[in-house]
Amino acid sequence: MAYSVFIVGMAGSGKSTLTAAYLEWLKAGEQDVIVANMDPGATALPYNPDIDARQYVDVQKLMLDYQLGPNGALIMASDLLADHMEEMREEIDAANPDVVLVDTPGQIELFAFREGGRFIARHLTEDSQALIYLMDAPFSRSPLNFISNVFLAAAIESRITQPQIYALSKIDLVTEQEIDEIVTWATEPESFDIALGRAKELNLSLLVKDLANAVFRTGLLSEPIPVSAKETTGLMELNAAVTRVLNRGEEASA
Ligand SMILES: Nc1nc2c(ncn2[C@@H]2O[C@H](COP(=O)(O)OP(=O)(O)O)[C@@H](O)[C@H]2O)c(=O)[nH]1
Ligand SMILES: [Mg+2]
Repeated sequence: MAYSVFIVGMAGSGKSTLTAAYLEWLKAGEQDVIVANMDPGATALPYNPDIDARQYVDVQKLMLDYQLGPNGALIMASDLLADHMEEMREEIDAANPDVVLVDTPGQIELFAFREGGRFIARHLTEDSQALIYLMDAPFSRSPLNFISNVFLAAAIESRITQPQIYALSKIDLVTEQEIDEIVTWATEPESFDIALGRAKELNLSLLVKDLANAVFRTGLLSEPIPVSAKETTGLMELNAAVTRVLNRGEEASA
Protein backbone atom coordinates (compact mmCIF):
# COMPACT_ATOMS: atom_id res chain seq x y z
CA MET A 1 0.00 0.00 0.00
CA ALA A 2 1.44 3.41 -0.98
CA TYR A 3 0.76 6.20 1.48
CA SER A 4 1.74 9.69 2.54
CA VAL A 5 2.37 10.98 6.05
CA PHE A 6 1.86 14.66 6.85
CA ILE A 7 3.79 16.01 9.83
CA VAL A 8 2.09 18.98 11.47
CA GLY A 9 2.42 20.91 14.71
CA MET A 10 3.11 24.34 16.13
CA ALA A 11 6.10 26.33 14.90
CA GLY A 12 9.23 24.87 16.47
CA SER A 13 7.56 21.65 17.62
CA GLY A 14 10.18 19.65 15.72
CA LYS A 15 8.43 18.79 12.44
CA SER A 16 11.42 19.16 10.15
CA THR A 17 13.75 17.39 12.58
CA LEU A 18 11.32 14.49 12.96
CA THR A 19 10.80 14.36 9.20
CA ALA A 20 14.57 13.90 8.81
CA ALA A 21 14.78 11.24 11.52
CA TYR A 22 11.74 9.33 10.27
CA LEU A 23 13.09 9.48 6.72
CA GLU A 24 16.39 7.93 7.78
CA TRP A 25 14.59 5.31 9.85
CA LEU A 26 12.40 4.29 6.91
CA LYS A 27 15.39 4.23 4.57
CA ALA A 28 17.30 2.03 7.01
CA GLY A 29 14.35 -0.36 6.80
CA GLU A 30 14.74 -0.34 3.00
CA GLN A 31 11.49 1.47 2.44
CA ASP A 32 11.02 3.30 -0.83
CA VAL A 33 10.44 6.77 0.62
CA ILE A 34 10.66 10.35 -0.62
CA VAL A 35 10.25 13.60 1.29
CA ALA A 36 8.36 16.76 0.35
CA ASN A 37 9.07 20.11 1.98
CA MET A 38 5.84 22.13 1.87
CA ASP A 39 7.28 25.05 3.82
CA PRO A 40 8.05 27.83 1.33
CA GLY A 41 9.70 29.81 4.15
CA ALA A 42 12.12 27.06 5.25
CA THR A 43 15.73 28.19 5.43
CA ALA A 44 17.99 25.32 6.51
CA LEU A 45 16.41 21.88 6.40
CA PRO A 46 17.86 18.81 8.11
CA TYR A 47 17.13 16.65 5.03
CA ASN A 48 17.35 16.94 1.26
CA PRO A 49 13.82 17.39 -0.05
CA ASP A 50 12.88 15.42 -3.17
CA ILE A 51 9.95 17.79 -3.70
CA ASP A 52 10.41 21.35 -2.52
CA ALA A 53 7.84 24.14 -2.23
CA ARG A 54 10.69 26.63 -2.49
CA GLN A 55 11.24 25.60 -6.10
CA TYR A 56 7.80 26.89 -6.93
CA VAL A 57 7.39 29.98 -4.80
CA ASP A 58 9.96 32.47 -3.60
CA VAL A 59 9.00 34.19 -0.34
CA GLN A 60 11.79 36.77 -0.54
CA LYS A 61 10.70 37.78 -4.04
CA LEU A 62 7.06 38.07 -2.95
CA MET A 63 8.12 40.38 -0.12
CA LEU A 64 9.92 42.64 -2.58
CA ASP A 65 7.42 42.48 -5.43
CA TYR A 66 4.34 43.07 -3.30
CA GLN A 67 5.84 45.09 -0.45
CA LEU A 68 4.84 42.42 2.03
CA GLY A 69 6.20 41.57 5.46
CA PRO A 70 7.32 38.00 6.14
CA ASN A 71 3.90 36.82 7.34
CA GLY A 72 2.00 38.35 4.44
CA ALA A 73 4.47 36.84 2.00
CA LEU A 74 4.17 33.39 3.62
CA ILE A 75 0.39 33.53 3.34
CA MET A 76 0.63 34.53 -0.29
CA ALA A 77 3.24 31.84 -0.92
CA SER A 78 1.09 29.09 0.53
CA ASP A 79 -1.90 30.25 -1.53
CA LEU A 80 0.23 30.35 -4.68
CA LEU A 81 1.61 26.91 -3.96
CA ALA A 82 -1.81 25.40 -4.60
CA ASP A 83 -1.45 26.50 -8.25
CA HIS A 84 1.58 24.21 -8.54
CA MET A 85 -0.18 21.17 -7.18
CA GLU A 86 -0.21 19.39 -10.54
CA GLU A 87 3.54 19.83 -11.02
CA MET A 88 4.32 18.55 -7.53
CA ARG A 89 2.01 15.64 -8.05
CA GLU A 90 3.73 14.78 -11.29
CA GLU A 91 7.06 14.82 -9.50
CA ILE A 92 5.72 12.37 -6.94
CA ASP A 93 4.13 10.16 -9.59
CA ALA A 94 7.39 10.05 -11.51
CA ALA A 95 9.26 8.92 -8.39
CA ASN A 96 6.47 6.43 -7.65
CA PRO A 97 7.52 5.81 -4.04
CA ASP A 98 5.78 3.66 -1.44
CA VAL A 99 5.90 6.42 1.18
CA VAL A 100 5.85 10.22 0.89
CA LEU A 101 6.77 12.14 4.04
CA VAL A 102 5.37 15.65 3.97
CA ASP A 103 6.95 18.33 6.17
CA THR A 104 4.50 21.21 6.59
CA PRO A 105 5.03 24.96 7.17
CA GLY A 106 6.40 26.19 10.48
CA GLN A 107 3.32 28.36 10.89
CA ILE A 108 0.64 25.77 11.34
CA GLU A 109 -2.22 28.04 10.27
CA LEU A 110 -0.77 28.25 6.76
CA PHE A 111 -1.31 24.57 6.33
CA ALA A 112 -4.34 23.98 8.51
CA PHE A 113 -6.48 27.06 8.09
CA ARG A 114 -5.78 28.40 4.63
CA GLU A 115 -7.34 26.91 1.54
CA GLY A 116 -3.91 26.36 -0.04
CA GLY A 117 -2.84 23.94 2.69
CA ARG A 118 -6.10 22.08 2.65
CA PHE A 119 -5.93 21.79 -1.10
CA ILE A 120 -2.42 20.36 -0.85
CA ALA A 121 -3.49 17.83 1.77
CA ARG A 122 -6.35 16.72 -0.47
CA HIS A 123 -4.58 16.62 -3.79
CA LEU A 124 -0.88 16.01 -3.29
CA THR A 125 -1.35 12.26 -3.62
CA GLU A 126 -4.26 9.96 -4.17
CA ASP A 127 -2.80 7.42 -1.79
CA SER A 128 -3.90 6.88 1.78
CA GLN A 129 -2.85 9.62 4.14
CA ALA A 130 -2.02 9.82 7.80
CA LEU A 131 -1.29 12.93 9.77
CA ILE A 132 1.09 13.09 12.72
CA TYR A 133 0.37 15.94 15.10
CA LEU A 134 3.46 16.87 17.08
CA MET A 135 3.11 18.04 20.63
CA ASP A 136 6.29 19.57 21.94
CA ALA A 137 6.96 17.77 25.26
CA PRO A 138 8.76 20.61 27.10
CA PHE A 139 5.95 22.97 26.05
CA SER A 140 3.18 20.52 26.93
CA ARG A 141 4.33 20.04 30.52
CA SER A 142 1.99 22.82 31.61
CA PRO A 143 -1.67 21.71 31.56
CA LEU A 144 -2.75 24.93 29.84
CA ASN A 145 -0.17 24.50 27.11
CA PHE A 146 -1.05 20.85 26.76
CA ILE A 147 -4.71 21.57 26.23
CA SER A 148 -3.99 24.46 23.82
CA ASN A 149 -2.16 21.91 21.73
CA VAL A 150 -5.14 19.57 21.91
CA PHE A 151 -7.51 22.39 20.83
CA LEU A 152 -5.28 23.14 17.87
CA ALA A 153 -5.16 19.47 16.94
CA ALA A 154 -8.96 19.35 17.18
CA ALA A 155 -9.25 22.40 14.92
CA ILE A 156 -7.01 20.68 12.40
CA GLU A 157 -9.01 17.50 12.59
CA SER A 158 -12.14 19.52 11.85
CA ARG A 159 -10.53 21.02 8.72
CA ILE A 160 -8.48 18.16 7.37
CA THR A 161 -10.09 14.86 8.07
CA GLN A 162 -7.32 12.35 8.00
CA PRO A 163 -6.46 9.71 10.52
CA GLN A 164 -4.57 11.61 13.16
CA ILE A 165 -1.72 10.32 15.27
CA TYR A 166 -0.28 12.24 18.19
CA ALA A 167 3.42 12.26 18.89
CA LEU A 168 5.05 13.80 21.92
CA SER A 169 8.26 15.31 20.54
CA LYS A 170 11.63 16.18 22.10
CA ILE A 171 11.24 13.74 25.00
CA ASP A 172 15.00 13.88 25.55
CA LEU A 173 14.33 17.31 27.12
CA VAL A 174 11.85 16.10 29.80
CA THR A 175 11.86 13.46 32.53
CA GLU A 176 10.23 10.02 32.33
CA GLN A 177 7.76 11.19 34.94
CA GLU A 178 6.78 14.20 32.84
CA ILE A 179 6.28 12.00 29.79
CA ASP A 180 4.01 9.69 31.80
CA GLU A 181 2.04 12.63 33.13
CA ILE A 182 1.35 14.11 29.69
CA VAL A 183 0.42 10.72 28.24
CA THR A 184 -1.97 10.17 31.14
CA TRP A 185 -3.61 13.58 30.62
CA ALA A 186 -4.34 12.54 27.05
CA THR A 187 -5.84 9.21 28.00
CA GLU A 188 -7.55 9.91 31.34
CA PRO A 189 -9.53 13.17 31.34
CA GLU A 190 -9.90 13.01 35.16
CA SER A 191 -6.13 13.23 35.61
CA PHE A 192 -6.10 16.29 33.38
CA ASP A 193 -8.89 17.85 35.45
CA ILE A 194 -6.83 17.37 38.60
CA ALA A 195 -3.74 18.95 37.03
CA LEU A 196 -5.83 21.83 35.77
CA GLY A 197 -7.28 22.31 39.24
CA ARG A 198 -3.73 22.92 40.44
CA ALA A 199 -3.11 25.54 37.74
CA LYS A 200 -2.99 29.11 39.01
CA GLU A 201 -5.13 30.85 36.41
CA LEU A 202 -8.46 29.89 37.96
CA ASN A 203 -10.76 31.99 35.77
CA LEU A 204 -9.08 30.66 32.73
CA SER A 205 -9.25 27.12 33.92
CA LEU A 206 -13.06 27.14 34.11
CA LEU A 207 -13.33 27.92 30.42
CA VAL A 208 -10.53 25.52 29.63
CA LYS A 209 -12.24 22.80 31.66
CA ASP A 210 -15.45 23.08 29.65
CA LEU A 211 -13.65 23.16 26.32
CA ALA A 212 -11.38 20.31 27.36
CA ASN A 213 -14.30 18.14 28.39
CA ALA A 214 -15.95 18.79 25.03
CA VAL A 215 -12.80 17.74 23.18
CA PHE A 216 -12.26 14.67 25.38
CA ARG A 217 -15.85 13.60 24.73
CA THR A 218 -15.26 13.52 20.98
CA GLY A 219 -12.78 10.69 21.59
CA LEU A 220 -10.48 12.22 19.01
CA LEU A 221 -7.46 12.35 21.26
CA SER A 222 -5.47 9.15 21.21
CA GLU A 223 -2.45 8.23 23.29
CA PRO A 224 0.52 10.34 22.18
CA ILE A 225 3.62 8.41 21.16
CA PRO A 226 6.75 9.70 22.87
CA VAL A 227 9.54 10.38 20.37
CA SER A 228 12.90 12.07 20.23
CA ALA A 229 14.13 12.95 16.77
CA LYS A 230 17.44 13.91 18.30
CA GLU A 231 18.02 10.55 19.94
CA THR A 232 15.95 8.68 17.33
CA THR A 233 13.76 7.01 19.92
CA GLY A 234 10.11 6.06 19.49
CA LEU A 235 10.28 5.89 15.70
CA MET A 236 9.34 2.22 15.55
CA GLU A 237 6.27 2.86 17.72
CA LEU A 238 5.39 5.91 15.64
CA ASN A 239 5.63 3.94 12.43
CA ALA A 240 3.51 1.17 13.93
CA ALA A 241 0.81 3.74 14.78
CA VAL A 242 0.93 5.14 11.23
CA THR A 243 0.55 1.65 9.77
CA ARG A 244 -2.28 0.89 12.17
CA VAL A 245 -4.41 3.92 11.26
CA LEU A 246 -3.76 3.42 7.56
CA ASN A 247 -4.84 -0.21 7.77
CA ARG A 248 -7.94 0.80 9.67
CA GLY A 249 -8.72 3.30 6.88
CA GLU A 250 -8.24 0.59 4.26
CA GLU A 251 -10.58 -1.77 6.10
CA ALA A 252 -13.21 0.95 6.48
CA SER A 253 -13.20 1.75 2.77
CA ALA A 254 -13.01 -1.91 1.67
N1 LIG B 1 16.45 18.26 22.12
C1 LIG B 1 15.71 18.13 21.01
N2 LIG B 1 15.53 19.18 20.20
C2 LIG B 1 14.79 19.02 19.08
C3 LIG B 1 14.18 17.78 18.76
N3 LIG B 1 13.47 17.94 17.61
C4 LIG B 1 13.66 19.23 17.24
N4 LIG B 1 14.45 19.88 18.11
C5 LIG B 1 14.89 21.29 18.04
O1 LIG B 1 13.76 22.13 18.06
C6 LIG B 1 13.95 23.25 17.18
C7 LIG B 1 12.83 23.31 16.15
O2 LIG B 1 12.87 22.15 15.34
P1 LIG B 1 12.28 22.14 13.87
O3 LIG B 1 12.37 20.71 13.41
O4 LIG B 1 12.93 23.16 13.02
O5 LIG B 1 10.76 22.54 14.14
P2 LIG B 1 9.57 22.86 13.10
O6 LIG B 1 9.42 24.35 13.07
O7 LIG B 1 8.36 22.22 13.69
O8 LIG B 1 9.95 22.27 11.78
C8 LIG B 1 15.31 23.06 16.55
O9 LIG B 1 16.24 23.82 17.25
C9 LIG B 1 15.59 21.58 16.73
O10 LIG B 1 16.96 21.28 16.81
C10 LIG B 1 14.39 16.67 19.66
O11 LIG B 1 13.89 15.54 19.48
N5 LIG B 1 15.15 16.92 20.77
MG1 LIG C 1 10.12 23.13 9.88
